[in-house]
Amino acid sequence: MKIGIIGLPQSGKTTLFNAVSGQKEAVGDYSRAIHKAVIKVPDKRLYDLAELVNPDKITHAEIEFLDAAGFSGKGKEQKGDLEISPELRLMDALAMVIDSFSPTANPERDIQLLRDEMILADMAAIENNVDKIERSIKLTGRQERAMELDVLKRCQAILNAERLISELALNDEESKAVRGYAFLTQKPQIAVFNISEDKLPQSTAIESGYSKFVQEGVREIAVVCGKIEMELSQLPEEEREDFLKDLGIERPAMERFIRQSYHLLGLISFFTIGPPEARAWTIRKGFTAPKAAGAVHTDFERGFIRAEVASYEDYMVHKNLQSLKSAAKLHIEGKDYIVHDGDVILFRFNI
Ligand SMILES: Nc1nc2c(ncn2[C@@H]2O[C@H](COP(=O)(O)OP(=O)(O)O)[C@@H](O)[C@H]2O)c(=O)[nH]1
Ligand SMILES: [Mg+2]
Repeated sequence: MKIGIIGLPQSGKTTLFNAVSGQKEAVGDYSRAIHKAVIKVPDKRLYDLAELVNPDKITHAEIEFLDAAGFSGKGKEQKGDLEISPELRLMDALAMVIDSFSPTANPERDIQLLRDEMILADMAAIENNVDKIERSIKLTGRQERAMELDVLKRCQAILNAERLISELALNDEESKAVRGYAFLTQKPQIAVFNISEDKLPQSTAIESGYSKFVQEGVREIAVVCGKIEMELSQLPEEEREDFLKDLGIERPAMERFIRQSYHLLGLISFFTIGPPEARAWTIRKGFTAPKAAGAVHTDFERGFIRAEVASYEDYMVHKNLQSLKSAAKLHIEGKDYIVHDGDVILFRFNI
């Protein structure tokens, strides 16, 4: 699962990347180098559960972030000037960093600009192919690609109306027909407004002001101060709390941003806990118990018998299997069970 950090030059992409990853890449240098990092998804529930079993090891869910540098600088004045790096097309979701800190900041303009550029890039990807497929169908009379053509035309129409492909309700089959195009405007987005240090105390108010940029199922928003978050990420663990206290902040915005990104990808976590390891596992929303078991080990999926499931909340109340059982809070589930975010699961399997 990959999230591409994109945005105009000097909007704070590398700063945000450093903040989420704890890495120390150079900022402010107009560099277009691509940086990658695998990030642990912070989850308080995992620590709470670990406290009950005292495991040797705690393992977090993970996602990958890329400082993708996909947009060239010229775009600010001229449309269609964008260099789309091929890396960007491989992303599962995009985090668009928007300059809201500099004296010349104009978040509304920049978000529109990024949007226009992505629309133009997708239009270009479609154009040649519509003609090509149409001709081939006419020539051969073969209809295999008729669905692809139909979906492409619908994508083209929505882009012409200056809307995003993710606003089209495509079913699974239709999505599959155009998956190869890896459309930018089909990827879920998170707009990250990068505010200045002195605005931090107002970040909640600023976030409500930007709520007009939220689009259900298409775009989420986050308000962060990249610079402060980056400084925080480079402090030793034990100094972070004082740093936050001095600023009057309770929790780093990065934690929330990472969790938002995780949800944006349609991902949820379930937990397995025992003395050797307490672990958060990543699955897609809607996975059945055997598929979730497959995330742990392929043999678990093949030999799946049943899952013994308790919610995180019930675990916190009852503390152990015995009490969960007596309170009828340990549920025996079969192969059709849909796993929920926060389920604590013990798989029974036969191999
Ligand atoms: N004041 C302030 N400056 C920032 C913030 N985020 C980034 N910058 C500055 O903006 C410049 C560009 O940052 P950088 O992360 O390199 O941007 P990129 O080109 O998008 O990767 C650097 O000089 C940063 O120090 C912020 O939250 N507050
Ligand atoms: Mg950079």
